[in-house]
Amino acid sequence: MVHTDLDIERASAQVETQCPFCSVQCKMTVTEVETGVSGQRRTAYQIEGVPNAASEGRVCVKGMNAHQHAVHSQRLLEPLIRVNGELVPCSWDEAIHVISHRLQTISDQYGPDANAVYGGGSLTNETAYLLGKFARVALGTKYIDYNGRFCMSAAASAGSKTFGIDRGLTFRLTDIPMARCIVLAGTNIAECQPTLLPYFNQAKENGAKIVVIDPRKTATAAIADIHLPIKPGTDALLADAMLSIIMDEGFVDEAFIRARTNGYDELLAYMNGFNLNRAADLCGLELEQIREAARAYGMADTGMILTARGVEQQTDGHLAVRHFLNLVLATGKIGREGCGYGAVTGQGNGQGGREHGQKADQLPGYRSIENEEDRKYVASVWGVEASSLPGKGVSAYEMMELVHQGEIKSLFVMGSNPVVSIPNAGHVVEGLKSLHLLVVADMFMSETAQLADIVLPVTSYLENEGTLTNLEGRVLLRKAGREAPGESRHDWRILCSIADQLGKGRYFRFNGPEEIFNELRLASKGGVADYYGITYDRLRREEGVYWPCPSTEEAGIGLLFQQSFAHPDGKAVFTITEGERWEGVSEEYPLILTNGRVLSHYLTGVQTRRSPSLLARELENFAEIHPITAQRYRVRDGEWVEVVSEHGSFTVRCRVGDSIRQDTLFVPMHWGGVQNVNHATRPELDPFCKMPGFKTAAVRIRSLSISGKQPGQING
Ligand SMILES: Nc1nc2c(c(=O)[nH]1)N[C@H]1C(S)=C(S)[C@@H](COP(=O)(O)OP(=O)(O)OC[C@H]3O[C@@H](n4cnc5c(=O)[nH]c(N)nc54)[C@H](O)[C@@H]3O)O[C@H]1N2
Ligand SMILES: Nc1nc2c(c(=O)[nH]1)N[C@H]1C(S)=C(S)[C@@H](COP(=O)(O)OP(=O)(O)OC[C@H]3O[C@@H](n4cnc5c(=O)[nH]c(N)nc54)[C@H](O)[C@@H]3O)O[C@H]1N2
Ligand code: SF4
Ligand SMILES: [Mo]
Repeated sequence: MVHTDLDIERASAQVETQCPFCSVQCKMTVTEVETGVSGQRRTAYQIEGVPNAASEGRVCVKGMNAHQHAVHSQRLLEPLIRVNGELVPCSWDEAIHVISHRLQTISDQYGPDANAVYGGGSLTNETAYLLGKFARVALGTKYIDYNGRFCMSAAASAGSKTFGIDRGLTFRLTDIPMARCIVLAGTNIAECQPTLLPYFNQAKENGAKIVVIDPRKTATAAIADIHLPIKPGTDALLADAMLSIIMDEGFVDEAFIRARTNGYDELLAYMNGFNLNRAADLCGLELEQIREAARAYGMADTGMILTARGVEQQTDGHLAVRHFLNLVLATGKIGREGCGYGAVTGQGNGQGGREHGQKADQLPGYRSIENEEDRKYVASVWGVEASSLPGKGVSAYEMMELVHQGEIKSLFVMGSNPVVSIPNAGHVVEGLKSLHLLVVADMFMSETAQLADIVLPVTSYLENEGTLTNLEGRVLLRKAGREAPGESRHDWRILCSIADQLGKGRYFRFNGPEEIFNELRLASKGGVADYYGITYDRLRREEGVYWPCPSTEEAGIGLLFQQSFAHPDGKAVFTITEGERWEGVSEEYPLILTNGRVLSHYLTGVQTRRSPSLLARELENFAEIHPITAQRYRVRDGEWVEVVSEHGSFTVRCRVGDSIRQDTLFVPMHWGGVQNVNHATRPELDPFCKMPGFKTAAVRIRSLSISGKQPGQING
């Protein structure tokens, strides 16, 4: 091609940033390049991974294309307010004034707890911290919770109970290649944290055996030496079966158990007479496969167990994790190199977002809102009376119940799309529609924003500076370099403006995220998640700092529990409580519906469906179904089916393939509307952590092709 002198290619701006999606938080640069061929100017974007201790310079396909949503023409550029049923543009002054006035009116009329706040794990630590303070100090409400309830609550509460602390990974990512056996239970790392896969491949090269427990032969199962295609909802029993074999075959570490744990005698009594054949049968597995997996883990000198939502998003998720932790403790595989447990955190700030006060019962630094000392300390940092802080609220789904019952009158949503992500979606939407006030702060007109009375446009990852804590507990500073488009504003600024209008401005005077972080450091000081020693200056110099980090002079701790666990006596505890297993399928609903993710989309898809390169990879939702099951229901690959549970139904195309169990369907969670899997998921909660049993619902399917009915085309 002949270039004329009109042709240009010029780098105009470069942002050093972090991917806005998953918990690895890969570092990258986004460079805007002005190109012009024959006078036609356009902006292109070049993405390059930046070497960092966690991501080592890798970026996956989502990260490579994340900027496409940030620069998308559908970004919200001005506040919107509902007038005569329509959302129309308004000024920030008007939006903030109306919100504050209505929040105040609701509080005066029904009491402060009639206002509720709903946050998210994509928010920076600074925003998450401020949102908790906003609820307790500016609104004085006890009702705040966040989407992480649906994500990390089972593993988080299990870690706290067993070890006395909840940090996603108890080891460093660089320890993974040193493990000689790795059990991946209900975690699809190859699609959900793709840039971590090389750590596992390295372990394999070093001779590690990899065990994958998943009802599907996933991309992660493809690297496994042993794949256990478990029947959904039976993980706790499988962990017990593995433990029984490990005990029988003498792989327990008596010295470790004696020195570092409590409750082993009770565990022995609990396991006495365990029926292995029955367990294998209930798990839908061959006993020999289980034995092979148990031996691989039991025999190895070093080993790790990682769990994610497959095990955890169950009504017995909390206990299922603890039963896997029994295996870790019984074999003494924790607190040394190449060993440990990992709850593979999900969202970009899924870790930090659960430490600083977005949870119903929590104050910053993982402090408890029910503990007098904790209340006093945080109140002193905030300059308020401890007695003025509300008590504990309820979990995310329970909050939606209170919305439905009319006890909560207003909901302030920042960083989540509950219409799509919460189980029993029909019920949730009904509740949200009945609110006196729904405010949604988002970058896009999400399914939830569409129901709002006021929509506030926020900045994206390229524009908003702040810290995020990755799955290892490594705090990273995400810089910002792009101007906020239109009138969009940073989340933290929005909170400060509303607080100001509510007459609480003196508690919310910050000039930038660094000032908020400095207050967070102080508020977390001495807490379980102690960030005091972490400063922006350090984060600019170092490749992230691990918490706990109580002093600016010290490095944070990467490998936890080398000497002791975090309970007061330094010991970890075995679990003998048995959870209530899901009842299973019935004659009316004979198939198990499970769900999860695909590589190219992220959560409710609000962002990734606006990225043309990612959307092109998966345009619409689908149900993965085994060929024998498909034949039984007379559905062919690509045909439409209606999936029905006792809670509701959705419509998707079939994707027929033998990588799934015959009794199970798998449907991704990335689509709303009639393709939303959460129309059919069930609202029952784990009694310990209030995680819904997302991963198991009894369903039936009906072919829509045979009845001749075709649903309308769904657009991204
Ligand atoms: N591409 C992509 N990556 C993501 C996300 C995304 O949306 N897209 N989201 C991020 C977030 S927030 C999260 S929480 C993580 C989630 O990461 P994961 O938990 O790894 O993802 P899921 O696909 O929900 O579930 C993992 C696996 O559990 C299996 N499974 C289902 N039921 C059961 C069961 O009963 N037992 C067992 N053992 N396995 C079962 C599913 O087949 C699936 O392969 O991913 C993060 N990364
Ligand atoms: N069936 C089923 N349901 C599930 C799951 C499952 O496995 N199966 N997984 C659950 C899990 S693990 C999770 S984490 C939840 C996630 O559920 P959601 O929180 O609903 O998921 P997102 O799609 O991330 O929604 C985030 C919204 O916030 C916006 N946003 C992104 N960044 C920011 C920001 O910095 N500020 C503000 N104000 N807005 C922002 C996005 O545009 C988007 O609209 O879904 C849960 N639901
Ligand atoms: S989605 Fe996760 S693995 Fe992929 S680039 Fe983003 S942070 Fe990295
Ligand atoms: Mo998540």
